[in-house]
Amino acid sequence: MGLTLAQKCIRDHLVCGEMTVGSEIGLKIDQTLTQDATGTMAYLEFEAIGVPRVKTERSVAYIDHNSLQTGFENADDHRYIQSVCKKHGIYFSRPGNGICHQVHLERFGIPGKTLIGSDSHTPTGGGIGMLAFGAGGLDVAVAMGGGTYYITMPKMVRVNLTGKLSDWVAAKDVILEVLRRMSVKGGVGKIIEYGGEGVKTLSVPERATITNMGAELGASTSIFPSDEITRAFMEAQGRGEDWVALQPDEDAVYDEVIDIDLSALVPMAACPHSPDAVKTLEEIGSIKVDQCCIGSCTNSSLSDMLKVAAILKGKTVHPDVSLSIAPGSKQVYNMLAQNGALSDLIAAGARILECACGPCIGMGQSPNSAGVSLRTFNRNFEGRSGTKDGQVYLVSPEVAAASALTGVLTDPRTLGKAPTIEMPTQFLINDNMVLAPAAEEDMDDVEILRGPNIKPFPQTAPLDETIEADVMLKVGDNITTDHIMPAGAKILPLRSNIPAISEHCFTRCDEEFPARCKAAGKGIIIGGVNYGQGSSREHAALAPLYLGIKAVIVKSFARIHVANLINAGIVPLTFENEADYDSISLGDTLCLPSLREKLVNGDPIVLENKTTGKTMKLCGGFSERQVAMLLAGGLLDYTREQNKN
Ligand code: MIC
Ligand code: SF4
Repeated sequence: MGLTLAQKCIRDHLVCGEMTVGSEIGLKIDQTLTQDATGTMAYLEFEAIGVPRVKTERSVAYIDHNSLQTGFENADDHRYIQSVCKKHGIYFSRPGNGICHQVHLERFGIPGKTLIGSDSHTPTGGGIGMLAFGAGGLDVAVAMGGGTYYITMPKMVRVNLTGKLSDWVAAKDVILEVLRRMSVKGGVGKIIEYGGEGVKTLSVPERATITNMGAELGASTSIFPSDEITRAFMEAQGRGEDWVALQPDEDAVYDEVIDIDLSALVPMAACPHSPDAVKTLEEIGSIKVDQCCIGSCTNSSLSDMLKVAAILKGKTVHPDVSLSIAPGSKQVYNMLAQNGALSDLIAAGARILECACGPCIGMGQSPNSAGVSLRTFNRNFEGRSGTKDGQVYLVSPEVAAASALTGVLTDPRTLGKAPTIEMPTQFLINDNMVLAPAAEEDMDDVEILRGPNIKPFPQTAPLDETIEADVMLKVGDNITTDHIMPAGAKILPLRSNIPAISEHCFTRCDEEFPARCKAAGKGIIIGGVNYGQGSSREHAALAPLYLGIKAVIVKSFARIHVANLINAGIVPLTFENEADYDSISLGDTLCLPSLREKLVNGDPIVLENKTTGKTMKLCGGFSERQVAMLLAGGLLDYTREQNKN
């Protein structure tokens, strides 16, 4: 039986486990990336593991999220990361060099290699045929130290592309269509592999837009074949020697096949407040628009920017619209400047932002009250923009640019002839904002620079024999990590200070949550389906850990978050019978008797609700390794134990 492309990459990196769907497999990781909002913690963890120099082929630290530097905190974090990189063998992409996923694709990604990144959109690398996963900071720290990365062997989904996108229809519309069909939880436990004749019609940046936003499906990752188009992209980046051809076997077997005729797609938008609330522009109608934001790791490539520049050229942004544009990398920015397109953007009235995440993570550009914001980004969760009642629609750059001119949601097909943008045969290559680490013999001379905001990893402890605690919070379905541990300009600077950031944990759902946990000393959280969807931020596990949360019991979990909970030593459990969720209330006292012994023996886990007297069955589904981590008090303690043996 033939293998899919993803299965081939897995086979080539398999360290342990069987490639049977649902079983745990361990992978060798070739490359890692971090960004600054998760990076400080990841490097503190790497230091705690105690490996002197990274053992990967390439590890890169990017500074792209916390770039406002409203106080000393961000700058201190950046200085800390820079010094760790220099000492421990990691390349450092300076602030201003661009968004991690865009820069990694341009300068470091290699088809067929494995990549994990402490950011959920790391699968962007699948656009050039990398097997790339978003992961918690601890997983990345372990991989940098040469450790194995564990996942559950996913199912294989083939998205069969035929036809060709019509004028004014974009790669964004392809992934919006996939989201419309599969939903934000439809990809859980799956790898989405794109294939078919239509692949040849898509450029690398278009493919990367699609794999990037595969994160919103909850998928383990997404991947495109590596073909002549990939080769041309790599050559234009001066990295032709890194190119290899990668295709699935002719007789590969997929668990699910989805057919998409590219020619049949039309411009679409994901409506507030979920990336899968997808409608055609026609269905939404011409609503008034207050803001348009173009950029983010989804849509900030040179070709995206050139299309926008062509649409805006010689025109002026509508008086009621604020248009911001953030090119994805210094390479993109510089090329826009060289060919004059930047001038067209500026002349039209666009507000040019630095090459960073910016508004996508609420670092500025929050819309006005109840304002309608069209964003070329990948997430529109409630409040993520920084404005609680902001109405964020996710759209293609073409739709954002067209609407910025008219002041209403505009189908770009009404603009006449679409601009034709050729991919450059040679990108502008200047890696002067990437700092190489010190040579091995000089690393002892490098001093690590820590600021006062950088606090150590929270205290962990081996798992108690029995957990008995009150319900500190009960939430519904599709809780995102933005609910659990909000980001934005006020809170992001606290990413390296768990005690301080914990004060904001879950406050979007319940302002009293942190105080209640502190008063109780320990607690349990109850949730619905797809709990923890969205980002990879391990702070959504570390803050609850700091606040004394011992277990999270839900209907189902999102992949990265459940791994982060286990890494933090918090026990994640699901209801065997989902209806039992209804029988638990805030404040109930719950007991998981002899939990430690049951995990060791693999016995069924029972929950007693001491308040109501009701008993119910829970599921863990843990691998032996996960049990060992939970018993030890999390991945850090587990890794230290392993390193001792
Ligand atoms: C996001 O898009 O939510 C982030 C900010 O990039 C996160 C990482 C983080 O919270 O630092 C992600 O996607 O993993
Ligand atoms: Fe940055 Fe937004 Fe991409 Fe996250 S989704 S990495 S915040 S641009």
